[in-house]
Amino acid sequence: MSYAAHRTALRRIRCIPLLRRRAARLAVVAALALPAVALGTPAHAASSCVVNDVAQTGTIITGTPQADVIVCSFVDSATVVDSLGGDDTFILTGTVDGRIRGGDGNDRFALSSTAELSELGDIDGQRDQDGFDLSGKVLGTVRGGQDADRILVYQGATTGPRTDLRGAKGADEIAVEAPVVLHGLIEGVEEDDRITVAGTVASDGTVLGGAGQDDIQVGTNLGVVDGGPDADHCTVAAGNPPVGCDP
Ligand SMILES: [Ca+2]
Ligand SMILES: [Ca+2]
Ligand SMILES: [Ca+2]
Repeated sequence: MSYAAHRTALRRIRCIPLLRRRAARLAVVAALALPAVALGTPAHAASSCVVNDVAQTGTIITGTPQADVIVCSFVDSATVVDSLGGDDTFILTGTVDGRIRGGDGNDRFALSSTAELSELGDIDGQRDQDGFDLSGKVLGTVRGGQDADRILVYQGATTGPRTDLRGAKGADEIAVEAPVVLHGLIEGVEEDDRITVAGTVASDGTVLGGAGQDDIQVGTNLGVVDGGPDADHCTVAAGNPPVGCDP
């Protein structure tokens, strides 16, 4: 082998690991450039609701100014479902990461036992006297809105540290059946609210009556029960005594 040929051969051998490294790097870059679907990651699901028997998808789902029946199996975090005026009925059967709006009218909201209102999810009854029947996972925000509303959490439901059940304006009723353990927050806010937690308020749970003469009843309190301003009537059967209530 001539000297020149020997040098060329040596250079080729030295180049092989470098080429292999380059090829490996290119393969990684190519893989990263592939659409998520090609790598087996599930595609982002779209919101799915049926409004008066007609399917609606997308980020804005609306009812009519009259009474609507809206059934949703999935509401993604970018979606607003607004039933507008009228006495509307919502049936939520799957994950709710987005916002549900009742608008004017006496609306009903049912969160089924298969559903999850996630920490991102938010249901607002808005004006008039709204009713909420909550089973399943109640991990996000439920707001009664203006006027006297009724928020019921049924046995078998679960709550979490970001749960926020708020009556808002009006004399509201908020009731949590036993043996549900309340994590997170219940707030009556203004006016004379009635709040019952038949089971347990957990150590990370808080019940606040807010302004108005509230009536608060709790089974076991491991967290905070606070009547807030005005003359409140509070009963706690076991655990930490209530504060901010009349003796
Ligand atoms: Ca409507
Ligand atoms: Ca309403
Ligand atoms: Ca209210």
